[in-house]
Amino acid sequence: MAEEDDIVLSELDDEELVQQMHDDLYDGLKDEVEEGVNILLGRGWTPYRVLTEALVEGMRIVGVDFRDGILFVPEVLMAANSMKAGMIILRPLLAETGAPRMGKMVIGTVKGDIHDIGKNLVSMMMEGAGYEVIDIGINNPVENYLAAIEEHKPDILGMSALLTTTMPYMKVVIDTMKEKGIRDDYIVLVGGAPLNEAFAESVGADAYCRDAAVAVETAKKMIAERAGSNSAAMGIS
Ligand code: B1M
Repeated sequence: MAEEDDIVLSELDDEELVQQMHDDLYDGLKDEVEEGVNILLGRGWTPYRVLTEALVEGMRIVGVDFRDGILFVPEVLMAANSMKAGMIILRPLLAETGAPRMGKMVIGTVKGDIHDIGKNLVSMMMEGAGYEVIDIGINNPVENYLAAIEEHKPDILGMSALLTTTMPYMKVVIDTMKEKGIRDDYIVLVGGAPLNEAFAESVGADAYCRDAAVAVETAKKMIAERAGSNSAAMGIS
């Protein structure tokens, strides 16, 4: 701890500072992450570069260790909060400077279910990876999902459920989308502790995401595949 106190972030060169920010993010040190973001911006870094090289890369490391059972929920939430604090500084600047958008996702927890910690983590990780996220919250009936996708026209619809009693509701949403002829307009990703791949397939989702890191990877892969098949359909090589 004494060693941590001795580090003066502003005295580090860019490479050392980014490395230190990864460590601070990992340790959930919100004030230090905010300070690092402000220092890099002050040195002329673009908001997008700060986001990708300092925050997203730091959160990627957190995501890997979470997946591998080295970090646990409380630590990940602290890291996520630190990242969120950094993102609060960057978000308006990113909007101004027009960082490339990776895609858009509407996400919500299904009807009857109020668990939102996992969903919030997914939202933050997706935002950190450059996606625009519209979070419609908890306890969503099918009408909420339909209204949100109609309004926001996302690439991805994400649904979360933590209860064995609420997870079947995902099928209600997907079946309603099928009835309306809009199912194939969206990539549908589902997640939550009681789900698995077989369940996702059985309800007609495109993929099950075991965790937030997998959600980001799956989103990237599926949006790229979709862009590829759209180009092929239009005869663009
Ligand atoms: Co509840 N609860 N809970 N609970 N709760 C569980 C889920 C449970 C397994 C606990 C247990 O009994 N062992 C159990 C469910 C049993 C079952 O269904 N078979 C349970 C129960 C029974 C209940 C109540 C019914 C209890 C009661 O009132 N009698 C009640 C239900 C309320 C309701 O929803 N209607 C209830 C209430 C609550 C609290 C309110 C107290 C609280 C929620 C607070 C909140 O979310 N704001 C709570 C909590 C905290 C839990 C546990 C302990 C932790 C859940 C969590 O946040 N995990 C949970 C036990 C457990 O899971 N170990 C439990 C951490 C989070 C980071 O992981 O949500 O899995 P997770 O998200 C991951 C992945 O799943 C994935 O990525 C995330 C990040 O890596 N993911 C997605 C999740 N959503 C995704 C969406 C995507 C992609 C990936 O879309 C693209």
